[in-house]
Amino acid sequence: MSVLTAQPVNQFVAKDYKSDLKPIWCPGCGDFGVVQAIYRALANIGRAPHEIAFVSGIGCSSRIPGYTTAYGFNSVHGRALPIAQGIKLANPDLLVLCAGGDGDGFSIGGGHVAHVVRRNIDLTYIVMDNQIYGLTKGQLSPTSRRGLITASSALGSMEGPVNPLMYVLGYGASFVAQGTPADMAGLASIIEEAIRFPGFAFVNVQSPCVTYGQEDQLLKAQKAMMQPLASLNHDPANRLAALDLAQAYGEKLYTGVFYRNPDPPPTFEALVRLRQEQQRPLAKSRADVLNVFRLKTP
Ligand SMILES: Cc1ncc(C[n+]2csc(CCOP(=O)(O)OP(=O)(O)O)c2C)c(N)n1
Ligand code: SF4
Ligand SMILES: [Mg+2]
Repeated sequence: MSVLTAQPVNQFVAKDYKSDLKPIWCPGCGDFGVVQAIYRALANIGRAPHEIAFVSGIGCSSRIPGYTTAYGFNSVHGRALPIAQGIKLANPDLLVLCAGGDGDGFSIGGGHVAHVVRRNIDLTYIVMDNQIYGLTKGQLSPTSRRGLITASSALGSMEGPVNPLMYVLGYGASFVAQGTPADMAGLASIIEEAIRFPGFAFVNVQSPCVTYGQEDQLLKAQKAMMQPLASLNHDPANRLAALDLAQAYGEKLYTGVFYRNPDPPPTFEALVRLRQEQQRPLAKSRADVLNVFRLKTP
């Protein structure tokens, strides 16, 4: 390759994003695979750790920013998204990642999802969906299936699950995908694509809880169930087809990109910057003041 066509060399490798903190997840927890996939995706993107802000809520999965070398904020249960939005607005040059659990994102924090989606703030939201409250020892979560027996539902859940994919698609998200640590390489490339997407990107990760989760959610079972969307010839630009496939959440394990808007709306932070440029002081001089109030010069 000639000097003129040479591409800049990416100076980062996966281990540059790995912090010295040793994860305290249970051995075999799916979240180990998720953080590995994030390291790989970030290495492929090549932004320096100090250019990345990683925000989470509270839960086992929400420990994830601490295991990276990015700026991390393990915040308040259910409040990761508003904090991540504030960071992105304050410094749009940062690469902002947001992560947490199904409880964090779709129970206590569920009200925030609609607003980050409709604003289209350029951040990537990774939900480790284990269909249980892991940290608090195995209570029902909003994505738990009907009939599930847990620490808080001795006779089985009487509620149907929230479908995270339909939830964000329904509010108009421009990038919606699903992955599993059972396919680490696939998950890393989904996360990379989500980060590169210019706008809000949602990745639902079927990350098994080996301590309180269900047998059929463990990595071995997932490997047998997985169906990459690419193998179905799904066109990710087709939103209606994406909605149709997303309905199978809980029954089928589709992986890959459900929807990628080929013509995404402008990001909120770009619009804010534009508005700031359009604004000017109402009056710069005494003559301006008189003009504004339609007064005649004395
Ligand atoms: C305001 C508030 N309410 C409740 C809790 C207790 N709490 C901590 S984590 C959690 C749920 C965790 O489940 P999830 O978000 O799915 O994460 P996981 O542990 O499964 O990764 C709850 C209810 C809290 N910390 N703060
Ligand atoms: S309780 Fe479940 S989610 Fe939490 S660390 Fe253990 S296996 Fe993972
Ligand atoms: Mg959970």
